[in-house]
Amino acid sequence: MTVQSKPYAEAAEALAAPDATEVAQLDAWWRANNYLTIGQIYLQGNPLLRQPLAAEHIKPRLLGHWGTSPGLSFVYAHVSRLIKRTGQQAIYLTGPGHGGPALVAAGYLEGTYSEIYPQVSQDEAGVLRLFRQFSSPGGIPSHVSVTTPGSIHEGGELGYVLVHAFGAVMDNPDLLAIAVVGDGEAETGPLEGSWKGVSFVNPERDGAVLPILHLNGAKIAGPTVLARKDPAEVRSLLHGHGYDVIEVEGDDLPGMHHRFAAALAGAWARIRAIQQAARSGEWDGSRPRWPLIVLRSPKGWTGPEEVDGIRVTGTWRSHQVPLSGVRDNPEHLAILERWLRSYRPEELFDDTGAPVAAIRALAPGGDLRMSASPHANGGVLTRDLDLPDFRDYAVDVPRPAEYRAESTRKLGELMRDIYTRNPDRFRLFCPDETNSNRLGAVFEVSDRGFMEHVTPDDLAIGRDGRVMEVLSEHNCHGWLEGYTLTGRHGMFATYEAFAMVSASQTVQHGKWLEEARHLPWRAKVPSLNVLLTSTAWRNDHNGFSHQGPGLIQVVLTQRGDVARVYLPPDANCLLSVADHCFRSRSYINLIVIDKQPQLQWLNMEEAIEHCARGAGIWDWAGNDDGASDPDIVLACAGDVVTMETVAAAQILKERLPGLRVRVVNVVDLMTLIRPKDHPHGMSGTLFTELFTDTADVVFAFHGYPGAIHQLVHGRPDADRFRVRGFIEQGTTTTPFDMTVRNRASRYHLVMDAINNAKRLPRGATALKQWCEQQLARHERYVVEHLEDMPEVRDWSLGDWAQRG
Ligand SMILES: Cc1ncc(C[n+]2csc(CCOP(=O)(O)OP(=O)(O)O)c2C)c(N)n1
Repeated sequence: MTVQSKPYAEAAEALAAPDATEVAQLDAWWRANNYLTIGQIYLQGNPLLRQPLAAEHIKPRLLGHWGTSPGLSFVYAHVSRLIKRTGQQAIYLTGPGHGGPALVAAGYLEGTYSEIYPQVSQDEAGVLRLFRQFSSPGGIPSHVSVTTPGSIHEGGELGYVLVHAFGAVMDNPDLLAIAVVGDGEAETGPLEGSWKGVSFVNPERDGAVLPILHLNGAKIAGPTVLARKDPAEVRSLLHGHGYDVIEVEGDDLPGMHHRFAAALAGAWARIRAIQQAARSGEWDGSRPRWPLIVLRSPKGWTGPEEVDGIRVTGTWRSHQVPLSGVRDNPEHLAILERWLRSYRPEELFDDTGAPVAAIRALAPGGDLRMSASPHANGGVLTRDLDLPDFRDYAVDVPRPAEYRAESTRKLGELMRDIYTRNPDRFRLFCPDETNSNRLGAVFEVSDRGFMEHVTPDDLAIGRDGRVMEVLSEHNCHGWLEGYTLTGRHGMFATYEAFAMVSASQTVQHGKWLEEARHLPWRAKVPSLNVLLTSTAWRNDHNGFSHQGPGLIQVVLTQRGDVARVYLPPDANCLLSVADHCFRSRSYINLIVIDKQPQLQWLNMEEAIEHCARGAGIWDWAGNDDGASDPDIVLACAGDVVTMETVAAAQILKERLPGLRVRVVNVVDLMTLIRPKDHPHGMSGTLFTELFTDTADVVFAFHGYPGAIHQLVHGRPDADRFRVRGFIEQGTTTTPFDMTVRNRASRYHLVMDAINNAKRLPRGATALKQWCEQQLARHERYVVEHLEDMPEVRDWSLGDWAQRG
């Protein structure tokens, strides 16, 4: 595209050439930040060095990361100047989140830290508190964590800085996300895949990401690939991803200030020019070449050059705490003191200990401070979705198990209309499976967003699209995280098995939400909604790779209660659950349901009631007639296993009518947990009402059986739960064979019921034999006919399907 850069040229020109006063101011701010960074790592007394440094001023445990920090604060200072001069809204994401002290120091120098945490005041006592709390018990973590104002990115698990940045700017036209990428981080798979974000950002309606690849040369214990590559290769790699590469290199001062100011001004001018062209109709629609800065500065810049005769600055040795044993080693103590005094703290803090006016003056005002940006506390910007009435999408279910539907299609229709009603704050993220997952109705109103070349063969693809399809679970997940953390709503829909690709992101996001709950100043953000479809049980055509219900287990194991797991058994339940999830805040909602045609059980009214309770007795499926003491409880959670359970109950009713069977279906898995352990946990009374205190329970579960044992732990006589679930049996086979291989078929459930019922009417042994015969018949039948037995394939409740 041709870029008209005129309107910004003037501002950029001034930005590019800071005068001596500005450079002095930038440098003072940077020195102050470096001083506060080192103070956080080392000091527990004498915070402003108003006395000679002594061993007792040094913390007993030295924890933190120095190496990345000066680079991070150098960039921060320059971006602050840019903001102050241009009014640009920006947030700052640090890939190497272990540079936490630099970002905490930045928030402190901008005043935000003291506004949020008044005890960390703008005086000597406040500086001391700032130092003592860092990486200390009862204090704050060492990373750019939830407690750090201005952060939406913890950066503890490396690799996600760009995905968060790109998610943050989608439908956020005025926002610039500065994303510092560590060169070690750049070796991770997720980061390598995330450069492609640029192929999805539309300058007309999205903001911009400015990646700053920080080639400080080393990671924890060795060199980085990109830092040791021929610079020409790095340039062509990034150019190949679609970026306009701007390079800054060195450690000379003030030279680096001048060169970086010019680079940043050039990058910003280009971004604004691209946006202005796109927004004023002067755009041919081609993908812009967005700027990217490569910053080559030494790791541990401005730190001690050598310690004990060994080089530190510019090497991996500066990664964490370059001087160890400071309390016991007078030479190290002296180096530390010289190092701290090299920043001339007496010029940086006034008599009271507050940052001097010249330093405070670098900070932009109010919300423009990156540490105070409302975009980084997205809950304050969140507007609820305008949701259509989900009842309008109901499947007509006059009787249970009569009608088959692809349940997720209904969700697609609901999302189609959510798109229409919320053109600026809802997106579906999916790794190339929107149609496959039967969510294709969204394409009636939105294309897939794509900024690369589109050909006539492409369907529903274009630059204005807002369905985000990229074949990277990491990108999809991370974009949605960035999108929700900045206050917008969405869903990540994925094949169940491949949700494990991004499981670690789910875990990390869960930790973030969990910690955020304890910070009153962090407003709640829209939930991370994850649809797990194309599930383990119905990947019969895809071989033994497409089955993996592990994400359920992963989130169950997490501390806290931000995770919810819903297993709607049919379309109406799915609609009710989805509506609930789209309204919720600050949760991780897993919704698990398959996309294949499946029997429908409940009409909309029943579905709403069932989902509101989270679990309930399906009287019509059992025959205990409301008795308090059924002989056996057949419980189920998950669509396929629900069908097997209802079918098993029907077999028992027909062939062993003297046995009193109760069927319980669970939609909200967390209801099984004790209420003291999870807010959704059902009361002890309700639990007894559903499962009794004594009857054995045969529980057919969608996921790994261990999950149910984990959930009912502590409930009355939890040992009576016999759980059938996915036990890692899969291949290319028929749908019913999947249940047989995993020993969760209706015939297995019937035999389990007989084996565990406290009271057995006559005929039980014969029924077990019949089940064995059916299983044997199944084995022969599928091999011979290549499909399931007709009585299974076409099974329905028939005359048994009477409600109430
Ligand atoms: C996914 C992941 N793997 C490993 C680590 C452990 N780790 C912490 S810092 C670091 C090196 C980071 O190097 P780089 O990204 O270049 O950051 P910088 O040099 O700026 O500190 C590693 C490997 C991690 N945090 N995340």
